[in-house]
Amino acid sequence: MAIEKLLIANRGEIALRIHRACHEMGIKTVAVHSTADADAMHVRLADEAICIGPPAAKDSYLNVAAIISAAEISGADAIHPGYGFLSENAKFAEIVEAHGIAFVGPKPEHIRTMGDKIEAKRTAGALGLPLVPGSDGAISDLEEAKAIAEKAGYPVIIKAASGGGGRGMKVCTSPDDLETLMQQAGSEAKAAFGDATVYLEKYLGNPRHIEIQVFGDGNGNAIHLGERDCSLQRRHQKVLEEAPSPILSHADRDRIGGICAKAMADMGYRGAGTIEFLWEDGEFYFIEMNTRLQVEHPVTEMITGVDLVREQIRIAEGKPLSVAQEDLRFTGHAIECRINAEDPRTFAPSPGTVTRYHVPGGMHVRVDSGLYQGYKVPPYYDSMIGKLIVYGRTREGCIMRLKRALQEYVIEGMKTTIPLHQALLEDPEFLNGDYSIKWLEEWLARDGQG
Ligand code: MV4
Repeated sequence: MAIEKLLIANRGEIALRIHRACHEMGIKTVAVHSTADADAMHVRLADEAICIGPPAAKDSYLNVAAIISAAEISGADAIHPGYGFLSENAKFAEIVEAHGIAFVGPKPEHIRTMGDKIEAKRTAGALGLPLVPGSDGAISDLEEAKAIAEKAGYPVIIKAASGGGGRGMKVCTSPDDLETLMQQAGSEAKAAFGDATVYLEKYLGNPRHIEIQVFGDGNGNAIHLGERDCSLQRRHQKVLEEAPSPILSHADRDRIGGICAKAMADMGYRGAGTIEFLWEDGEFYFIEMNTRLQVEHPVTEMITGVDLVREQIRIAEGKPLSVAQEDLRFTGHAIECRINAEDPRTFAPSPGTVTRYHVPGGMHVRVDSGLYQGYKVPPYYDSMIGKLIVYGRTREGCIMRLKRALQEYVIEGMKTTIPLHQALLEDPEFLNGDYSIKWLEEWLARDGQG
């Protein structure tokens, strides 16, 4: 099936990213937008634009009936959900397909499986991925939990089955606290996700967050596109991502990547996916799988030369993967800085109108952003206003170029996190690639950059 017209069910830089891939493939685009986004760049560039509701996401970008209606009215034969919003909503994917529209994403059953963290872990284990030691499924019985914790070794972590983004997690250092913390985790999970189910894992004290990009054609063929190191996070929000990880050898990459690709082939996975691991002392431990395109996908594009959105669309058309594993090479180094409209010290949101604007350019410099001079950043959504992605033949060269690009970047009319990135790139530990998931928050507390 050839897609001729694709509806982009998202906003901001990712909507623009998808639009660009479509136009390079000769596919017409339909933008859907809230009233707050009528002036957005992707709305201007799209072949058609349909307003689907008021600013609040639940009335617009999460409004399934409005989005399906827009697809029907415009005659779109595919929907790309981007990231966030409806991208990992299995029910939405089912509804799209029930209307005879191609969903640019995984099979609904795989979205559903991976959305339940217990099911995800069970599936990953059965497919041969290395797991964090812990409970085999949900835990409810205290004595059983104590036995599992004893076997895994303290400290342990209690997680919500429907969780994500780190919400509802409790670290437990002693059997005396287990009962209380299990109850707390359960009631917080119930309040946040409507599901009190929790499970237990050994707590890793100082890991890195390393994720593997995978692609499947839905017919038993799959590849991996190496890893991204996403350890630099603040309050479960990624700040800077890089590929390859500073700590991984070629042999380690081939090994874990091979395991992931085989697992995706065996499950008949379709489309783009990201398998998230914690990495500690040379070992990988599966934690979750994301069944969508990720914000940080460009660093993988930079080191592989593969257009991941194009690949997603090709697979949704029923075409085979455009690249074989043995033809993939991981070359050079790429870093992405997420630019947020936030105070770089307090992280308070700082939406406003872009009064002066200049984006960096030059060799190996990419800016994915819907900003333009005069654009008014609406206050209703995520504060990320752009991504600066830079490539170099070496990590050192990449960092030098990134510093140069950040220096050129001008965004006036709001506070941005550009100065935060500039400070980060001067830190000797960052320069050595010597960081874990705890490092950034400790660094912010320590020098708070002045
Ligand atoms: C963990 C962990 C330590 N041990 N699991 C946080 C979000 C969720 N996706 C998984 N998370 C963690 N799971 C075990 N067994 C530490 C974290 C964690 C974390 C993980 C990745 C990136 C940043 C993080 C920040 C705090 C905690």
